Amino acid sequence: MSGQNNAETILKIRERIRLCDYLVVAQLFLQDNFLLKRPLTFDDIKPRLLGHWGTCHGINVAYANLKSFFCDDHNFAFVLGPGHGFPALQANLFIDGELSKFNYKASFDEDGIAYICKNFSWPDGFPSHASPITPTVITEGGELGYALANAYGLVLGHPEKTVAVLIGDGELETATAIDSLNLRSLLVGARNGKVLPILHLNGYKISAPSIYARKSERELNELIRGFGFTPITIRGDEDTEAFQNALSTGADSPFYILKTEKGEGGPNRHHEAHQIPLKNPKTDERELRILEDWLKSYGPEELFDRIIKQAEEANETTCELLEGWRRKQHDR
Ligand SMILES: Cc1ncc(C[n+]2csc(CCOP(=O)(O)OP(=O)(O)O)c2C)c(N)n1
Ligand SMILES: [Mg+2]
Repeated sequence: MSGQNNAETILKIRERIRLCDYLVVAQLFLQDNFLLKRPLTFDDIKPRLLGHWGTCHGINVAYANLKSFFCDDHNFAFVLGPGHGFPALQANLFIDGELSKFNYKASFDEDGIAYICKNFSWPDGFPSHASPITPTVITEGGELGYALANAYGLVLGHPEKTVAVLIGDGELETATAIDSLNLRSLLVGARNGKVLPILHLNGYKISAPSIYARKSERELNELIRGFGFTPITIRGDEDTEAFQNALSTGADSPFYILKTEKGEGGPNRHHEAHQIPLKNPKTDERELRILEDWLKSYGPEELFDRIIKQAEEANETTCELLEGWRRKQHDR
């Protein structure tokens, strides 16, 4: 494991989150002017807005932190429960160069950004949910509940493996997910690998409050302890340092509780943020300007100038999450 917890690492993680959040919003809304090089106009907005925003920031926070911490560990894998947050997964795969290995049009440059944004949730383009046409995805993301069981399955008989799994707080209300917590008792031991559950406690399932968010911190912690885990709470990306520290914990069977606000970073939060939080930016000038401000809040000029140029100059992608593991499987 390689979790270097220094200031530069923390900055890079936060920058990556900002970049991916921007790319999520651009995929959801834009059919042109992807880098915001001129003021947004109605023509830049897709005619039909489809997809999910609310869960994406949390996915980006988890992905960036795990990626940074486990970047040299070829036996590490990530399982994403809330597959409806596909634009976040796509953004991460895109910036790591995973997509371009399978589709040369998804290159990590301006053309590639235009390509993934325009084709998100678009006829003959990319889907709105994670699906097996996406590299690294093996099951359809649209039915909640199986992520934790899949993660335990992945480590079964593989003590060298570590699998982190992001579970939505609504998802944990499914019988499959909550009962899968019992797999710890069955599978903990030297012959199997480690599962690191991360509960994404963003307070809502679609637009209704989640049961686990309604419990007090103490009640939730006791519940998690009852399944044999050690609960560790992390509060959003302001706490990147805490997230990195938490990943290096020596605690027995850690269970991370990642607290974010649903839709964090967007124009509205909580119950209004699950899918598309602005309904009419194609026809309503006020909504268009809100969208523009939202996109600008991630600092796209500075992000793209620097990060894309750096990547082009170095001709490299950031460390590769699943690549090593895949290679190893292949070599067997
Ligand atoms: C088994 C199942 N039941 C219902 C749904 C419909 N559904 C899609 S997203 C969602 C809310 C999920 O809430 P949560 O897990 O908290 O995800 P997040 O808040 O991160 O979007 C629901 C109920 C589904 N996809 N699968
Ligand atoms: Mg939720």
